[in-house]
Amino acid sequence: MRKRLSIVGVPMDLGQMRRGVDMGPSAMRYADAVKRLERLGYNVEDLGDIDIDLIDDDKNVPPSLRNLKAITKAALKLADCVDSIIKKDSFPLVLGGDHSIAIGSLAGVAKHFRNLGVIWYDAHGDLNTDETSPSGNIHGMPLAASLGFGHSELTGVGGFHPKVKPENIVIIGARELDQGERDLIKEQCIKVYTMHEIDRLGMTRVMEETIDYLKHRTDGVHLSLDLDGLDPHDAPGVGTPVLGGISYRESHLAMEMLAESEIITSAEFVEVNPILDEKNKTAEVAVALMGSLFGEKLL
Ligand code: HAR
Ligand code: MN
Ligand code: MN
Ligand code: MN
Repeated sequence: MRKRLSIVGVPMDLGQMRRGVDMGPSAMRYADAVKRLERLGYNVEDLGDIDIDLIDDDKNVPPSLRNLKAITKAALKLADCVDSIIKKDSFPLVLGGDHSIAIGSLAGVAKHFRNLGVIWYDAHGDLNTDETSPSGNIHGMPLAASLGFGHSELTGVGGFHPKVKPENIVIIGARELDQGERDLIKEQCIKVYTMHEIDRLGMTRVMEETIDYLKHRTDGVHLSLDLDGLDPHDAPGVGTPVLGGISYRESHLAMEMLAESEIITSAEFVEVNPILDEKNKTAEVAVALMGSLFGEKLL
């Protein structure tokens, strides 16, 4: 029997200030995501996109939580969608959209696992709350919200929290953390491989340790891959690029090792912004990494 895979797009750009990231799902489809995964033997269905509201005009929402209403609404819809994908025994593959959508992905996934693991592949921690965020951009908050920190509308998506325990998270690629995020990482003892560790240990060891760590303590692992985790030379089409990132080759290696480990039970690829991109390069990189994650091999 062929494995089933369900793609859902989330054309969300309200979690940050740069328009265009809502076209990420189209760009990854244009880069032939479906065909690439079908070639690997998967039975792929594309469910299309989740509906997203317009920019909040609710004057009661503070600037520390920009577009809270629309983002929460989308998260609820996405959570339902992901939930129904898992119920029909298919693998949820979510295409973003800015990283605020992870609140919905994780809400949908989390009720199916007693000990969900999360790999957060990102230049950023996304561990801000409305109290620590320097920007008020909710795409800098989804991991905190999934841990139960932050505004109750974000932490309460799905009707329960936390979606993930701090000891079940591994952050890979971090190189820009705000003070509040550093404090939370220390307080909650979250495992982080910053660029320092990746340089020092090499990606092979980082992934071996990550897989070993999560394998023994979790019953499923969600991969949340922010394209800005990669170096901007390899993935230029992102809203918040940070120099000195993970290379294209290292990222392939990471995905190949995850494929071999068979620990990944859901995934999302986010922050692809075609307006800032060079000829759809970043979407193509995202789709190539999907290939490796789902078992593509040269020989
Ligand atoms: N930490 C900063 C903030 O909270 C920047 C966050 C940028 N986030 C993303 N997602 N692109 O990782 O605003
Ligand atoms: Mn992110
Ligand atoms: Mn990021
Ligand atoms: Mn961004």
